[in-house]
Amino acid sequence: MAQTESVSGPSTDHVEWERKPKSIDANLRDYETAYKNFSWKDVEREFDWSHTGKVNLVHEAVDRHAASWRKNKVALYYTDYDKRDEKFTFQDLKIQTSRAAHALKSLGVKKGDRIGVFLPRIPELYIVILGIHRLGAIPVPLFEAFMQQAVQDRLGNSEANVCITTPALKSRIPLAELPALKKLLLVGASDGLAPNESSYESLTAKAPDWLEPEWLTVDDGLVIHYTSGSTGKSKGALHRQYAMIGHYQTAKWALDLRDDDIYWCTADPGWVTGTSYGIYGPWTLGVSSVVIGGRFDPERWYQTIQRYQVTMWYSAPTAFRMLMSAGEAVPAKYNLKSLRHICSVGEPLNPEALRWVKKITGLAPHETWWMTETGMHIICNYRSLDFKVGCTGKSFPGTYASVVDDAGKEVPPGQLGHLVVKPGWPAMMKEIWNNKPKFDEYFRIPGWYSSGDTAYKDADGYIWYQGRGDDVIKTAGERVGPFEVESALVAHPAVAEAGVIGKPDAVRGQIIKAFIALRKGHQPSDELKKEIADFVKKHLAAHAAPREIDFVEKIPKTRSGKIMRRVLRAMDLGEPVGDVSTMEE
Ligand code: 6R9
Repeated sequence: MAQTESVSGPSTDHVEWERKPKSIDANLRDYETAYKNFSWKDVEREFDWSHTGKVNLVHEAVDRHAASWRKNKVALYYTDYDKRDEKFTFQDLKIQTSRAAHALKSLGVKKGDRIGVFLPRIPELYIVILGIHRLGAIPVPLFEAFMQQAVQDRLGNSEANVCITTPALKSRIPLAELPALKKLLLVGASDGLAPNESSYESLTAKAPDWLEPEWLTVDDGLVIHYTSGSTGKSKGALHRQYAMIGHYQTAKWALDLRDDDIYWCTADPGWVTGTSYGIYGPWTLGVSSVVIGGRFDPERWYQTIQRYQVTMWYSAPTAFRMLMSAGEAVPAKYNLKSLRHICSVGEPLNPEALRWVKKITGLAPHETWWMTETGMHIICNYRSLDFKVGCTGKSFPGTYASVVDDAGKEVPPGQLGHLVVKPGWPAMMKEIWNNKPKFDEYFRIPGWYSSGDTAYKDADGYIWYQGRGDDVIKTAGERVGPFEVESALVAHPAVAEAGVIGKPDAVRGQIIKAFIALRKGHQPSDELKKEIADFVKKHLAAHAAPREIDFVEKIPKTRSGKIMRRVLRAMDLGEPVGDVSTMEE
């Protein structure tokens, strides 16, 4: 990788510090001491399974609270600001997830089965995921904006045998292409069910209030999240039950969650943040969570903080920047004083966005760096630890992240390299579903897990994320693989070849830009650009559709046929294209 060739990162001598009062009342009070003395074995002891040997996430996240003083504590506050406004205690969740599990059991679902969950952000999404855990089966969450191709790839690869969805979304599930998928469980269906369809409401209405969890081992599957790399279709990162101790401890120390918090994680469980920190972390800790349905809307977001008196808010830089562009008059209308801590994830948090959130809330968002594959936070800024504005943070206790060269040797401070993690943290993915070679690629640098990001460490041991070392795109915090978009583009009849890159964008971090060579007989036009973008929206997902398209004669490729995205990026910036000696011709 070119970036590791002794390029120095910028000096951090003059960066702005975010200083912390010595007496700060945080769950993690002294990072350095905790880092030195930390043992995951101590965390294990906080879980019932460490005494009983009986493992199941749903027991630790729901049932044990329902059997404690938290029984009538609200686990989930939900509103869509339209039709539904509800709350569920831990006891309610115990009953509802038992009923959901009975419903799924009646469809034949058993331990180890992969179950598609293709729902909008409604309470049933959370209940069903936990209901699947109760049976020891493995949820495969699908983001509600996915269209047919994206749904087919994920349900097909995981060989899900049941999918829970709604009448509105089910048309995007191509049953004829999915031989393993035998049954659909529909939430909100009125009548006219096909023979392979069942109604969630009718099955749960007659189901008993309790179903004992299927007892598992810590090595059994927890969840599969599909995510994108530079090449190939999206791949399924399978996590194990043991990950829960990582979710729990990071939610306690990085998110600083406590029993009296009202916590709002804005991520959808279709993405890893929405499960690790929308379900597993907060609920193993017994914390009350807020979920809002519907689309992003600045007024509603501030209103949510005021309405529920949110104390801890976990969101993403793009969301902060979108709130910023809505202006200061909007937050001025709401009381945001309940907030006591804010964290950020998914992309680097630029200092302007950090300062703006601080201006309107009095709090600087604290970065958390991690990935679908890491399952939990790895590098964070902690409430009690001074940090430098713009930096990613320090390794979570019990983990070790570093910056290395191609051979795996740690590089001196200030030098750019591969951002890597020492394997062995609790939430590390267990495998890439049905794809051992892909899994092995993460361990190509001996002794390390390779993130694909580039970074440097400074003299104080803080890590500074510098970018991706590969072609993965992060747009509005969502991870998109160029290959998936290119495959969708070339399915359009006018497109001969397509190459896709992430183009820097002030609000979304990156936007998707496509270079397209047209088939003979098709003329470039603005209408055609729109038609092609709509085609991707319709088949893959709106967030994966190119926002910019350039028509070109030819896509630059290597002799072996690989698209040279480096050249596309340079073309986009109007920069010299560099070494093209390996290009065709
Ligand atoms: C949780 C999540 C992972 C990629 C990761 C990196 C980027 C995540 C970041 C960050 C800068 C942060 N990323 N957190 N970049 N600062 N605090 O986002 O998972 O969707 O798999 O993406 O996101 O590039 O490699 P995922």
